[in-house]
Amino acid sequence: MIEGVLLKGYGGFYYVYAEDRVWECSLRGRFRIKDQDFLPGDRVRILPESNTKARIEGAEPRLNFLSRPSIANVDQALLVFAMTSPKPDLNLLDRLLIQVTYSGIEPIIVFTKLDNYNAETLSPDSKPQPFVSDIYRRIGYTVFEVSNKTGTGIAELRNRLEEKISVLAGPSGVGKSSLFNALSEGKQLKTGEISQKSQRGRHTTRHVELMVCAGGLVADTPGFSSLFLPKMKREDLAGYFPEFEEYRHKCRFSSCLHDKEPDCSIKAAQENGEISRTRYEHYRDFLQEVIAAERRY
Ligand SMILES: Nc1nc2c(ncn2[C@@H]2O[C@H](COP(=O)(O)OP(=O)(O)OP(=O)(O)O)[C@@H](O)[C@H]2O)c(=O)[nH]1
Ligand SMILES: [Mg+2]
Ligand SMILES: [Zn+2]
Repeated sequence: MIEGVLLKGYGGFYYVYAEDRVWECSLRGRFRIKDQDFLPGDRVRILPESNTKARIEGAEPRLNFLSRPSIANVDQALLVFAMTSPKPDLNLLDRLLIQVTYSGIEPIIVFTKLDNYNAETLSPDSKPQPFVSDIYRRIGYTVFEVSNKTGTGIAELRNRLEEKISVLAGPSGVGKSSLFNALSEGKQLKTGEISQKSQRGRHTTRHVELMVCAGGLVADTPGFSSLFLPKMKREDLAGYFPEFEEYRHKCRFSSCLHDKEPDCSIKAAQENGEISRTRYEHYRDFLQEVIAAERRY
């Protein structure tokens, strides 16, 4: 019996990465009867039946689970946004930061199209503008700025993938698939069924699967533009804004939701520039959403 990680389920088979190979696996009968759901990322035990075929005999309990995209045991999520075109949707980024933190997954922010951005800011008629990366770095998040076109920043990011299960998430057109290709340097393990090419012929990515990439496993995923916040109590939301931490216990009211209350130290920190205005605005938007969702439970 050998241990592996499920890459994807497709056409009644499961593709499992184990001992540096991809195995086409069928399910042991008792799993079929139980109608057990397997997800990419599930750690499974397989029994080889030939050089390329095996049978799934068992699965380990999941450590965590991301619902969008549906992947188990994710170590880190690469939240991918373009620096320009499309303009980064920071509301979506802030939602994603909450969602992955909630799921116990480490976020890594990746801004792509650095080449485009430099070209724009270096043109004589446009003033250089500080990019938002520093706002997120100051909060404590890991941020990369890369170009999939020139390769800037790719090697540093590649070092973060080894031995890990990573997921690329973000809006459509930001360069997730391009990033995946840049990170994997065109070196990809193939079995009969796993053809990276066929999936990459069109620009839009459809199904979710893990692929062997840079010494780890990475899932490229379809882009999306909206995301609901996870279910939580209104007083828990501020905990997902790490930069609020040093202020939140200094408000006049201990029950302060940092919205319209007087003597709110977070509002004060935002007014004097210690907390980013957009981050605070998103907090207030999200608070309304969490309150509205609470009423529906
Ligand atoms: N200049 C420049 N263009 C890029 C870069 N990365 C991606 N692109 C271009 O951006 C477009 C979209 O890239 P994709 O990789 O298909 O984007 P995606 O995020 O996978 O999009 P979906 O699969 O629809 O979610 C393509 O035309 C790419 O060539 C980059 O770093 N610099
Ligand atoms: Mg894509
Ligand atoms: Zn407050």
